[in-house]
Amino acid sequence: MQQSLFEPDPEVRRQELGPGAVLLVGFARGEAGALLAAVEAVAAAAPFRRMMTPGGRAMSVAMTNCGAFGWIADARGYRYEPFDPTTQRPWPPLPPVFADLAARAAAAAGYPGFVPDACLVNRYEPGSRMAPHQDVDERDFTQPIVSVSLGLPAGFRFGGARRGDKALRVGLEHGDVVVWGGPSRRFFHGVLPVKEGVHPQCGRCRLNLTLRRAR
Ligand code: MD6
Ligand code: FE
Repeated sequence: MQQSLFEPDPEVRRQELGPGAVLLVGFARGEAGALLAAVEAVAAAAPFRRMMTPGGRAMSVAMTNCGAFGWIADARGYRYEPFDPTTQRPWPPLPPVFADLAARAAAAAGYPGFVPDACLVNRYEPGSRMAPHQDVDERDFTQPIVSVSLGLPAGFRFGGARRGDKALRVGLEHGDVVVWGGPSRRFFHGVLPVKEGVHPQCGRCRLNLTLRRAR
């Protein structure tokens, strides 16, 4: 049965990762099939690619986007763009299943009324990692980010406001959702190298969707 938007589901285990950041364990597990089908459709229109950092290195994570804006990295820096530089077309629209999940997860974490306009899709093969970084290319830091993990598990490092701050290590598994807002919104974080494995629904990869309000 569908839970009310505003009643926390007692079945979902929560873990506070930092001030304003909460892990909702398995929140998206029941919708994983629909989410994966939507990722496939997005990737058919806007293929996964390894972007180049401004320093000239190819990222180990393959990325694509959907929504009105997409996050890109290139020689000029990091930013949101309405057009996919690979296809020179607008990014594919945000699948309703993404926007709906993001709104429900945000509300469950205490951020009602979240309307994302961008979704970055990260694809990790075993060995891929994400160096510690802050998400600071959005305009309004009062808006949370909703992060959905699918496929192979990964170790996630959740730090603090400064790069050197001690980081909490948490395992993120298929169907886990993290909602970050409040003081944690700009905390440093990164993903440890994904271990070798094959996931029954996703194969030899980890996917991460981050739903954002870019503009
Ligand atoms: C990942 N996630 O889990 C990388 N950023 O693959 C992020 O970098 C991230 O999960 C901002 C907010 C939530 C996130
Ligand atoms: Fe990030």
